[in-house]
Amino acid sequence: MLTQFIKFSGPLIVLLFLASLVSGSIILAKERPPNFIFVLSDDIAQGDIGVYGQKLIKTPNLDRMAAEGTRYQQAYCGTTVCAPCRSVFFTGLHSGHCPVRGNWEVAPEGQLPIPAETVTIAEVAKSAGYSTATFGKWGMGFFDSTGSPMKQGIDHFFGYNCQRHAHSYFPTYLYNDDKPFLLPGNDGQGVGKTYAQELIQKAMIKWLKSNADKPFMMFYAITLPHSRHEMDDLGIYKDKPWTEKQKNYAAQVTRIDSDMGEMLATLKDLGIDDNTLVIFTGDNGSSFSPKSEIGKRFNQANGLRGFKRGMYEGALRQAAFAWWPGTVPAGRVDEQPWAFWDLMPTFVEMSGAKPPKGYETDGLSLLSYLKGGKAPKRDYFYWELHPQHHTVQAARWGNWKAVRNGVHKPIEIYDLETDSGESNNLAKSRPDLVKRAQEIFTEAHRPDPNWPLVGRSKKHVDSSNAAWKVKIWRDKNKWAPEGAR
Ligand SMILES: [Ca+2]
Repeated sequence: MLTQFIKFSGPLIVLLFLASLVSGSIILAKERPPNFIFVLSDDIAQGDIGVYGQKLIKTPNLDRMAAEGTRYQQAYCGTTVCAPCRSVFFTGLHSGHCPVRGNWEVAPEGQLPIPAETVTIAEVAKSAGYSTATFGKWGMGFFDSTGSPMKQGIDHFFGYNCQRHAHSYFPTYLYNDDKPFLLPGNDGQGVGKTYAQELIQKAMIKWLKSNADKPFMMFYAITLPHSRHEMDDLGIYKDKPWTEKQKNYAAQVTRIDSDMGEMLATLKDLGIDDNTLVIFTGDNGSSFSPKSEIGKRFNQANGLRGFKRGMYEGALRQAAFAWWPGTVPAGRVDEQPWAFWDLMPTFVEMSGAKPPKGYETDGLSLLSYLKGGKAPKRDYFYWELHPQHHTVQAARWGNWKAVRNGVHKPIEIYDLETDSGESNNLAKSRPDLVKRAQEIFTEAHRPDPNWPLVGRSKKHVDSSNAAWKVKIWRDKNKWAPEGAR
């Protein structure tokens, strides 16, 4: 009887066992916290991308990403140059509070490091059991400093540590973690044989594939279309009646597009697209004036005023898409504002992390907003930036926007609802709004000896001067680190 039971029910038991395995793995997949990929394109402008109105440059993959996800019209960067913008994302602190508030060059290589005690989004990810990686351009501290990616929660790094080094697309070397390696056929002075983005993209895809079976957080800081606009293949723009710079620029944007297409296709192939939030955005809007060779040809400004290093909307507002099939609504175009420092608390909520001691953020979680809800209510957004001579500041509360181009300059007031091009300064007729802006500027700016509101600290000036000297010498001598192979 028993043998007969086993004989007949054996296949059933096997089936039940298999079914429990399948349902078990479904439960595991559901319990697994979602992956997070943050893609930051260096200097891309809203107006560069098809869905934002670009007619000449082709971006079919980004346009599809927007159609499969949500596009944001008023997504704000951390502040309007590379290092502090990355730091705002990485720390979840706005630029009046973040330890890095401007580009601060350090010799021989790297930028002002994030302090050891700062809790980064990568450390939060580690606390929740995630794998972490950064590809592309770091800019938050060299490997021998507290700001090294390897000391700030990143398991794997591949690319340029230093922003000055990243000016070349055909550099003599790059880093794999903190180990330098040589790029064949390059002298760092112009177009060579080995395109850095080719290697960086390959390393990124490889890491994705080998980390697909566990939760991961990736920061992909694509260096294109920033700086020298070096390309070895102009593709569909080769015969356009444009200047070389315009063709190179268009080819760079299209290269970002095809690399993003490969990333999203890889996530689909790996079957993890429905458990991965991908945000694509830019770090500081266009680096070109609307009247320049690039700005004019491609109509980058898109009706907004200003560009990189400024505090007007053309610098602060970024192209931005969120993509998470089945979770982030497809085809949504949203006008509500949010900012990079919101991504830290968003990630804390979606990962279920218990952040390490010392964690703080100026942001608000966007999770329900990303899923189709309303953006969180807040008092204001605040930005500052420390260029050479005077700190520039901006604030937004409701649809009011304040800009001050230096502490001794008058505060300007704009109504973004009726004047997104910031052409009609209302300061004279609205002293109440000027007063409110003044209050926000005072409250949001936390004094820091590294970042005075007037001028630059001596430490900053000396450090930057020394760093540029080394950079010029290294370029001239086609330098690569000893021991790189
Ligand atoms: Ca940039």
